[in-house]
Amino acid sequence: MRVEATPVPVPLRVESLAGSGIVTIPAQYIRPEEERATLGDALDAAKNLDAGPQIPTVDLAGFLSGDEETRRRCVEAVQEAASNWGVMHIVNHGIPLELIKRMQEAGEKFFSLPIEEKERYANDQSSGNIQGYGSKLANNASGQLEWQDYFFHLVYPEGKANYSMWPKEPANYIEETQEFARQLRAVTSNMLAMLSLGLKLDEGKLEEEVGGLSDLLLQMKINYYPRCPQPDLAVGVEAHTDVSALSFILHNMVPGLQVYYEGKWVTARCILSNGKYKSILHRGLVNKEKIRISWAVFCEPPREKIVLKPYPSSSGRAPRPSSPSHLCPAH
Ligand SMILES: O=C(O)CCC(=O)C(=O)O
Ligand SMILES: [Fe+2]
Repeated sequence: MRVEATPVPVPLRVESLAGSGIVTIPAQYIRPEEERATLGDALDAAKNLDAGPQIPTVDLAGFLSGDEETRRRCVEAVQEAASNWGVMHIVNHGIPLELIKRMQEAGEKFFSLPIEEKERYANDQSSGNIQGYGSKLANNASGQLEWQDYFFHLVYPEGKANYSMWPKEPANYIEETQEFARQLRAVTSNMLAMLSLGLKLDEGKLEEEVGGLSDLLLQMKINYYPRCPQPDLAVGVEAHTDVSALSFILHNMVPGLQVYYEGKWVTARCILSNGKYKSILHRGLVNKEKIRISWAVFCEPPREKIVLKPYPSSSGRAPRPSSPSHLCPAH
């Protein structure tokens, strides 16, 4: 009798794989050799933060102040960071830290639920719907996977959000995330205003171009990176540029994010926002010890809108053609 070999199912969730006690990771997660040469444990990478160039920090308090000169200097700082780096840490953005904390705790609580509970929110990527709980599907020839599960949802405008698929547990998830989105939308307007002024455009120009309050979509992706037994072989998120007009990233203070600057990977420290002027190549490392969670919010003009043309700029280094652009696994 011929016995058919039963294909071994690849565990769908990285969390279950990580929790299974494996000491070596499956082949699909192992990056090509030339990429591996630049990988490592994120916690080690974060030990050398003081060496080399660092992502600029911009204090937005200046823009929110009434003083013309202070505002002008703030616009200049944003313009400089956005053109030179395409990424910056922002401080004094106006969102209360208590709210950020509550929103993050709610997301952490959701991810601490048993996988079976989270599966109730599983997305259906095959039907093209990536809203919900998911993990990357091997959709390219190499079959490469990332060490990450995620929860993806549109959070603003509220009229376009589908709250019925947002986590019901913890009970305050919707309320905190909704309020955070509202406040982040205000920060988005301020960033767009500064970026406009930095380009010598009218303050409201970029806001209008990306769809304004009614049409610009804020999509939140909570990235959950479990501990990885071989962080020098895998990535949490592969090198890519976001296709959004602007992205904001927060994380649970576990390092992992790196940006590609002047030929080197620079490890990020804290909160940052990715400017429109230049779309920086970035990736996420994983580590052996700590679960990392990040909240990426992509500000995306509606598809039917004409997307901004690239602004002619001498500093606009094009991303490497080999790096995928994505918002999420399906993009
Ligand atoms: O986890 C991070 O810090 C980065 C995530 C990211 O780049 C993305 O989701 O597009
Ligand atoms: Fe990204």
